[in-house]
Amino acid sequence: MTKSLMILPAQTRARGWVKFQPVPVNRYERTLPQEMERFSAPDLQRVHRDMLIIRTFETMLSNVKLQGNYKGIAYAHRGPAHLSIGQEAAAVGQALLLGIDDHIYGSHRSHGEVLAKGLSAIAKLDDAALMEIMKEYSGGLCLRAVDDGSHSSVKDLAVDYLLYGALAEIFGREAGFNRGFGGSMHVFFPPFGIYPNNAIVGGSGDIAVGAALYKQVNRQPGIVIANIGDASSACGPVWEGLCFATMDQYRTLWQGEHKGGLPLIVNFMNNFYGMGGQPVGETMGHQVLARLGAGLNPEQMHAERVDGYNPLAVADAIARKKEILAGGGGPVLLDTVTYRFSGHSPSDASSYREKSEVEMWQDVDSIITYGRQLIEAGIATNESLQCTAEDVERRVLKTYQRAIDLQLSPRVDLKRTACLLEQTMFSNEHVESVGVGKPDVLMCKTDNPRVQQLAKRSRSAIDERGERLPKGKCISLRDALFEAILDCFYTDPALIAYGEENRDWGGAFGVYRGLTEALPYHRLFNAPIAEGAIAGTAVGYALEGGRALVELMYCDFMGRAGDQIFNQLAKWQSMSGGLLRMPVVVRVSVGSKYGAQHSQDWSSMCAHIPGLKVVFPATPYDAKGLMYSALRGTDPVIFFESQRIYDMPEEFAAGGVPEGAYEIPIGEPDVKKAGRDLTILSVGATLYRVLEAGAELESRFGLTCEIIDARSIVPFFYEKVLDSVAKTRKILLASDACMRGSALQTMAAQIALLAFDELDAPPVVVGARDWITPADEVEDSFFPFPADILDAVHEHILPLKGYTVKRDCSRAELLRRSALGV
Ligand SMILES: Cc1ncc(C[n+]2csc(CCOP(=O)(O)OP(=O)(O)O)c2C)c(N)n1
Ligand SMILES: [Mg+2]
Repeated sequence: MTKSLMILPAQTRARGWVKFQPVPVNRYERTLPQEMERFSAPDLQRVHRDMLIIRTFETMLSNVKLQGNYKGIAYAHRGPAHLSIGQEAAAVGQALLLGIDDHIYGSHRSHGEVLAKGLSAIAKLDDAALMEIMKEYSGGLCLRAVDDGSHSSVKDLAVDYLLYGALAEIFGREAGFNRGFGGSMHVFFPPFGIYPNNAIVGGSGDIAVGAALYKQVNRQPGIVIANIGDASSACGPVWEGLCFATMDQYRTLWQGEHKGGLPLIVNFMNNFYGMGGQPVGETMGHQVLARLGAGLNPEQMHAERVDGYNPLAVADAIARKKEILAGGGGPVLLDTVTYRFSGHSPSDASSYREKSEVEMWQDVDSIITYGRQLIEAGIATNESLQCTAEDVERRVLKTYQRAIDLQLSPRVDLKRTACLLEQTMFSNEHVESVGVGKPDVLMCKTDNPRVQQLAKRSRSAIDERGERLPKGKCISLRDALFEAILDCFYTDPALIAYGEENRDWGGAFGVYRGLTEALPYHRLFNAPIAEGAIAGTAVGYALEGGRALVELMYCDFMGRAGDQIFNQLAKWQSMSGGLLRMPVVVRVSVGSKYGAQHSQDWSSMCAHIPGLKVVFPATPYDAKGLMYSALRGTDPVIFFESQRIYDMPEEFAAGGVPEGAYEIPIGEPDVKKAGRDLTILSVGATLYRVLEAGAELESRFGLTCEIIDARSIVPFFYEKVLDSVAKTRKILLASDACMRGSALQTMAAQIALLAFDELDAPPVVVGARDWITPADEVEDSFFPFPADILDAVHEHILPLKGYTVKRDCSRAELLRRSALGV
């Protein structure tokens, strides 16, 4: 309980100073001969070779982009290529001491980091392990393109495999590491500890935190590194990620083996430029990026600046920081100084920097400087370095020839029915537990006070005599959600839940009451007010193999997490070529009564983004069954709830809400009331107003409505709706989402297309007005209420005898509103 953390006035109000430690800047001073005590000669030679491989690989890409050929062999690559020519030492130095359990996440400029980490993994893995990885990955697709019998050893083959897998990915080929669905800015390869790279700059700033969280919660070996550009230090996800990563609770409240800071290095690859803007002196005020750590926690995140033009200085820093992380002292912030000779992208004319500045950095080019040091230390000769360079050139040329050959490296056929990309949009697996071992819980489920309390309630709104019970005596929608969630926590050890006020408070709307007693801190905790990081860390947690249930208190706050939900959560399964799964459930509560910024229904916005499953249950039975399906699936689900109906009891399912587990397939609508004359399809809490409208249509006009609750928006099974329309020949669709661009408009268009011959009137959508949500006192002018439904039926579907519309919804009025955009 946070009750143990008292805020004492005497202490808090006492006079004093906040003290900062000096931040180390380029403190490394070992010489190469000194480093020969800890590194073997082959290791030190490999550092040089690996830098050269990256340089040559990217020079090839640069030539392709700028000249349309490499060594006279033409190829047109229209996609991106953000090169890191000049930055090789920072990548190779970082990777030198990392194992395959150490995972790196990066950015758009990550070719160098990918190759460096891959080459380091190849050096560390034995032949059998390497062969297994290459044979297993993508069913051996990539290996078959490379293994032509010409290689002298498994490691020799593995280096070509790495270069080819990366290049084929950059060129969008099926044998690429991510089936060509990731591309240059996203190429990654988990078996070597290379995790997703993000084209949304700073995107890894919270995803990597979630990855480290996974390691901490599930006691997994290794560390996580977030490689982020210097200019991205201003990005919201980076700041939110840093706040999330440095929460005190890991040390103050988490217990036992879970206690301690996250095993995370937030590393800024500081090349002193954004695209053209300069953080130092122009777009930021920190002057020295390492200063950022000082504001975040008393350890100042052990931040320091490292000379990224010396690979061994970087390796030294990583070794020292890994020790801190191993002792639970993380997270750590590194400011790795580097410089790119290449432009931001090949079209960049470097108009923002002096040629002489680039030349000064070229004068201290790490590949040349380090090569010279190897020669001086007697580990290499001019000839041996020349020989390495020629070998690397040969390799890169061969890789290029393989990757551009359409016979050997075809592109995926996306025109085929059920094509590969379609298959990767959702993983559609059913896995009750993604974790291993026994779940950490604090008590037996039956001892839980809320479970005991709920045992005394009726499972249905209706008693044995058919009479309606008071709400307080029944299991409500919020209770039904709690039951499913609690149960899943006892099944899946890797399931965690967090969000704002999720612990102690019981979640803002009481769904989690009773969870605090059941779960230790590392499975249920309060997050900072950082909706972006709440969603983004869940992405990282899932990418590593976990399952997260996160909550955004109000739907409107999803705006803050827009990137993480729309660009990250939705996209990584398919951007990985189906390699990764994303078992994340985002609970989103749609408000009411609280005005424009707390009451909007954004389910349509989520439905618009491919890659998200979207559900919106309206009854306790459906909420529980859909929550089970969401938490046992492996896809991202945006789970909409409505604050209007958390206390609703079950009035539709015979027998009420079952005590045990059951699943409702995501996508399947449910007929809540049978009828003959008009079908009404509703989404979410609108159901209850639709039922009222249905009752009025029946009592006043003798029309019986078939009322179908969509329950899900994506995916959606149309069959029941089409069957109903075939019977009633008319359909109205209703939801609380604003009318323009509502998912119901898509459904209406689809129904018109599929059932045109059976319809007597066009499908009509009734949603909220295209306004901000007004105050509670006048919300019946905004959300669809029964009168709006009757108006729409009368005006557009079937004239109701003797009925007068309450509000004009004529053709002229619709055209007027549309012309005004309201
Ligand atoms: C959210 C977002 N905003 C803007 C961009 C466009 N963009 C791509 S790279 C870049 C500069 C990033 O600079 P930095 O983080 O220092 O990384 P570097 O390119 O120097 O490696 C920008 C603005 C983007 N990809 N994502
Ligand atoms: Mg930069």
